[in-house]
Amino acid sequence: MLNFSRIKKTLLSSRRAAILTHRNCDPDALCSAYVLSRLMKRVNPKLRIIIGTPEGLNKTSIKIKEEFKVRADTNPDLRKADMLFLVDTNSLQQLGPLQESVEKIDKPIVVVDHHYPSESRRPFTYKFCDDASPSTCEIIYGFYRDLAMKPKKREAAALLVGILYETRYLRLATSKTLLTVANLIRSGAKVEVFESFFEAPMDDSERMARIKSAQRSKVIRYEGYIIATSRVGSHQASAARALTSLGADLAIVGGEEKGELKLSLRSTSEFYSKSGIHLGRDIAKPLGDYIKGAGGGHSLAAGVNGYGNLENTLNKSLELVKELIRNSKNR
Ligand SMILES: [Mn+2]
Repeated sequence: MLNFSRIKKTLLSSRRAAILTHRNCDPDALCSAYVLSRLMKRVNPKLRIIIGTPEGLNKTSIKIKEEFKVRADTNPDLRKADMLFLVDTNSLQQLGPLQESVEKIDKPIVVVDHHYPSESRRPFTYKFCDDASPSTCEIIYGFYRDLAMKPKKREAAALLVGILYETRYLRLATSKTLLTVANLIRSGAKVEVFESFFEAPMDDSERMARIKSAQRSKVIRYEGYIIATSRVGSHQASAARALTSLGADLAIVGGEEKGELKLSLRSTSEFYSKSGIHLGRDIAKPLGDYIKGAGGGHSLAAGVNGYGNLENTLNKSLELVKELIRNSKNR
């Protein structure tokens, strides 16, 4: 990956910067943006930085925003920014209402992300991307090393929260993640403090969405795999996760919201290691193109947004999955 010191000059010559997260900002995105803003301030104390979180924050992020007193704006004014950062996303479509203005901006755009790369009409100036990293916060931690700096206690704590959330309390952590976590603890972060952050009880609407998605699911067995598709009006990601914990190897849950289609895909790590099917790269991406939107994500978790008929799209995704499974067997 690129060394962060490569953009030091640009940082020093800039007066204003904007850091944008994907819509419905999660803790990995928020903590990355927050710590990146503090790091950049340390490089150039005169730099004025705004954090933009299009369409707001998810539940846990709201708590984090309060805890760390992060200043973030859902609709930031980007006109005066000399440079722009995208964190935890590499897809302009994930910027929601800010997409159009970012596409038009004629300033350097820096991407810091760990999702599978998506094609973009607007080329990025610098990319700090590693889709093998379990979280974006770990990439941000690497920037301190690049600059021969150490995170302060508060910065270490925020990075730790982002990592704990994104790796589901280290269940998805790699060996490298654990070393990073150890270093963050050495810098003063405490794991114990944040336990309550993630214990938020599920609200009724999420529980109902999970139950309904199970009720409405269509389940097929194909070449030894159990594949479930379903539809719910909201909480598609949680519903897909619920279906895999009920026993599906792969779950695809879709919904229609304000004329837009939204699909969430989840698989078990066993499915990935046996079939080699990477949900972000092999399913979400082509499916996003198919419904004239965008798709992307990780090996075990991915999402698609676009337009069209939900039933047809779910059928199309199932066809795609079957074809991929057949091809994986022929390999
Ligand atoms: Mn992330």
